[in-house]
Amino acid sequence: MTVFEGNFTEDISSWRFAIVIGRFNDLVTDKLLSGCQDCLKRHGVDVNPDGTQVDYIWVPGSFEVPMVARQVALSHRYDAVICLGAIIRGQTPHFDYVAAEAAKGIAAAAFQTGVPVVFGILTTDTLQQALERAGIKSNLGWNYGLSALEMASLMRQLRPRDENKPLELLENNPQQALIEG
Ligand code: INI
Repeated sequence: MTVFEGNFTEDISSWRFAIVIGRFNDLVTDKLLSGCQDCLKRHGVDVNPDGTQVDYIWVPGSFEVPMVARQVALSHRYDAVICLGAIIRGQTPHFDYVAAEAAKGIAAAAFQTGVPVVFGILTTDTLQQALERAGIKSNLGWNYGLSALEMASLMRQLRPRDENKPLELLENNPQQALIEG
């Protein structure tokens, strides 16, 4: 049998990433973005907005993130899409609606397009908890960047190489299709 897993040793200079960021609670999302950029940069990605590897797309809030993530994933121009947002519980049920739609929508964007879409949306009870996860104690933005690198690598390995053959081969003998391409 073959073991497939993402690795961090490839030449990724031609890989492309889209980062979709919610402006709502940007005190937090700015920091998540910094952590994510730091991770990508230290793995060899040119994170410069004027460069060719990372596009940055700002949206009003986490509710809008999935729609845009799906749209950019559909373009198939990116190896992975990273979604960043911060949903902080208030006094009303609003949190639950925004959090549920963000989670469902991001999962759907990945599932419908076959492109890795990283769920980098913090959901916390307080601003303090969000800040602790965005740089005060650790920065989960780094982890989201790492997930994108790992999934981009894994999905490249799982992508059938012969675009004309994959479906019937995958249905009949998925393992063989992946190995032969
Ligand atoms: N958006 C967030 O990203 N985080 C939140 O905590 C939040 N709260 O609590 O309201 C939030 N709301 C805005 C929402 O994402 C949309 O932008 C808005 O409803 C317009 O569609």
